[in-house]
Amino acid sequence: MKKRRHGACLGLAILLAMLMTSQAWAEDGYDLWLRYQPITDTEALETYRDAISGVLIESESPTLDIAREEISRGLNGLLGGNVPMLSGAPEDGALIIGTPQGSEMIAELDLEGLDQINDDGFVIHSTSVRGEPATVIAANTDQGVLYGVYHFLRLIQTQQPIDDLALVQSPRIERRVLNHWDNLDRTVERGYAGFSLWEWHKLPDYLNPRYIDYARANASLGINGTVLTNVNADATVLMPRYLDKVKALADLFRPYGIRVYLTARFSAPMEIGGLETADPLDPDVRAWWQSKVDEIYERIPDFGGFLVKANSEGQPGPGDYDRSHAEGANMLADAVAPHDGIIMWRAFVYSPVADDRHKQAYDEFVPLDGDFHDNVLVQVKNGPIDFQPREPFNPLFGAMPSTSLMMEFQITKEYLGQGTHLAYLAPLFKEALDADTYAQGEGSTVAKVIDGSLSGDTLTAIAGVANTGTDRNWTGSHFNQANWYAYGRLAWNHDLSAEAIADEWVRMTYTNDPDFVEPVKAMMMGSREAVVDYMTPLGLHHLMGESHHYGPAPWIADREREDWTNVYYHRATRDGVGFDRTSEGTNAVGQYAPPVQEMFEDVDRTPEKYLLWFHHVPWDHEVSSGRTLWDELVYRYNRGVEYVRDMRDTWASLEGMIDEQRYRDTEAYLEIQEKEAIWWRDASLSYFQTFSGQEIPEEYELPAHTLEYYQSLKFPFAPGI
Ligand code: GCV
Repeated sequence: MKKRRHGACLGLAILLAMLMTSQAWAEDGYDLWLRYQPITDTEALETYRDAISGVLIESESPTLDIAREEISRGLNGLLGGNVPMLSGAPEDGALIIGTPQGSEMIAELDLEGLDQINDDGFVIHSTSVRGEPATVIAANTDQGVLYGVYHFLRLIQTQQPIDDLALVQSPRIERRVLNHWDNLDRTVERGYAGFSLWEWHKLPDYLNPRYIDYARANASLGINGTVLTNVNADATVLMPRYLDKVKALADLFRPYGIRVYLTARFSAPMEIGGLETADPLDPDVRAWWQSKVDEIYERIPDFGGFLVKANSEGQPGPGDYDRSHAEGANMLADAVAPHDGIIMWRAFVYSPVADDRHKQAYDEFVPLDGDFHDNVLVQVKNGPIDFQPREPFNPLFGAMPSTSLMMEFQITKEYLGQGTHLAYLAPLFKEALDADTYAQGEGSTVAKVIDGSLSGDTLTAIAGVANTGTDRNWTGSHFNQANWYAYGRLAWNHDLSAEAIADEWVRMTYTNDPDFVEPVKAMMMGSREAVVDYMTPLGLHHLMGESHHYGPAPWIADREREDWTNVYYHRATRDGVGFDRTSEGTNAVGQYAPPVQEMFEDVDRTPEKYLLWFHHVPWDHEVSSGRTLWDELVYRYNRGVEYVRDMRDTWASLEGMIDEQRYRDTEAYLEIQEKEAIWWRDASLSYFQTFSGQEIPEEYELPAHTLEYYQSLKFPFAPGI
């Protein structure tokens, strides 16, 4: 008897443990923004239930099957089940989904907006179909339908009204791509979320189900391309047995509208082709690439093309043969052109010899404007140096009117706190997209350069360096998911505001409860600025640890290249700090159109956020707050730390409003962030103090350690190298 009771208790305990585990499993972040949890607001739930009696999709295709599965999964999750798939005549409240080609009912409707949208666009209308009130999600392609389905689900996930819809949407940019810096050994350069998602060793025979969830997440945002491999490329991926693996992924991703691209190592003809040269003008080299490309397209007919990092940070390129970037890019472009492929040629170059790294991409690429073939895009990082917490916009935007330029953002936070810090990047992305180049007068924003509206480019693209990995939550931290989300939403529509995107993301990822949504949104909105404050305020840049880029190290002075040191960038002396890029200095300002140039040239007109990027300023220079530069630096470093403390308080006040695991994860990460923000502040101020010779004003905390202590810290095992 006793024994039996013990057994029963054990059974109960196991059941409880299972329930707890399954609860934790359900909320470990794996589902991203596609959680489809039942709506808890009963009034809203009733309204949606009344509005949707069932779903009617008249035809079938691999993409429509995904749309069917997703809408069913989404609606049944959100509305608590019982949403039938209908067939035959429409009924009151039917959700009718499809294209005019595949659905007679939709063809009959002559829906407004269908003639205005592009292949990826969709319309959603509240209307009546054969006399019955209905909602219609329609597009000209099955892909557009799938995007419409995700949008409709988003409306319900964020609890928007759906009774009077008249939506017409098309993405502004044609190719919306993720760049994975994933190596074939599954390490990820600048990856802070575990290993690469691509299980090369098991492909093509084993297809991890996670690939499908990756595709769903991207499709839900409209991301339609993925470059599988690192720009620091390995030619091995171009060998037949790897191409079979790539084909397996391409086949899986195709119905989600995602094309696969690869990075091309420029010296591949030598490394895997047995040639003695990779000279782009050599006929054998050209023939080798042509046959390699044909081999790829035989397997993957919709292969997107190549992304190339050439003659940059040790990568081979056309420069090795005295050929230009255009000659290198065009050779590859000619090889993929018969298959409608494209080349994304990176402008991230900086030779060791110039006076200012800021100027180098411009100097190398602007003379080539007009020389690139039509299927080449030049891929330009948002700023002129390298994904710093803040950079002015890259002067290449607006300086190559006869070349298709695409944007490269970094979603992974190499320089913004890596895996742990909460830094919502939409404000950074928006700052770059909204920057006015003045290339064709006021209003010539970077966004207009890359969406083709400024120069009439028809080939348009945007790339984000992915932050995904094998961590259960995909991105290393729950809040890093917001950056993947924000990138995708802005790639679709760069007019969306950072706040609107945060609002959607918080509602979909956590809850619609305004008591949670509002404070979390507010916390996210200032979070990137806080990182700028505690790492590189007032236009300082490139102050991080050597190679791994983890933590502060403004003192780095001894490296094989001057522009790999940090003193090169801040130029602190007893007199002042900052990089003089005016006409008196390196004249990097000369690369911008006159109105921008004049602004950056003048220390009083340069926005303070870029002050030390463009000017070398005395320590006692008065800034707009009335403080001296030194005092302002101290103030901003402290403001950054305070912001993190406020985020911790805000988060603590939300305990109990969301699931335990995601709450605790973020709680712990914010604690790490506070420690590291203090470390950045104290190490940086201790160092700059040796030049300013000034005290930290009394009202602020003093560094807990000596400068020597901070300088002694080493991190040989920091992730992401
Ligand atoms: C892929 C920075 C990063 C490198 C990266 C490089 C690039 O320098 O630190 O890891 O290499 O940018 O964008 O090519």
